Amino acid sequence: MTYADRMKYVVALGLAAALATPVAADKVKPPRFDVAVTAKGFEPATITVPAKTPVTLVFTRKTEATCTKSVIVTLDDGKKLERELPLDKAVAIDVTFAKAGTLGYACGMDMTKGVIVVR
Ligand SMILES: [Cu+2]
Repeated sequence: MTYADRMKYVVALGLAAALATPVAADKVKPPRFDVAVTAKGFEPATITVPAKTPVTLVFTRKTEATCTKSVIVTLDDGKKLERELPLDKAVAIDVTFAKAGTLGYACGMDMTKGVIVVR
């Protein structure tokens, strides 16, 4: 094989690899579940999400009249994710729940509560 032939081979391989890469795969956005924090608490207070699928939970605090200035989401391995909730700012949490079950989220003081049904 000459050098030029080898280069053509390398280019062809690269092209094949590029064509084989699924273009859309990383452009598909995970399903999004919106939860607002209002004077009444979390709305909706219960969300139902799929198991074993990446999902995006989006919390938006819409009032100052609440103790819920942060949210703590409990994951199925018992870990807790805490995020500050600045007023009127959508805060996205990307998670994948491993198995079906009932989990929860709450304000930083564990007073205002919500439920995540994973199925
Ligand atoms: Cu609270």
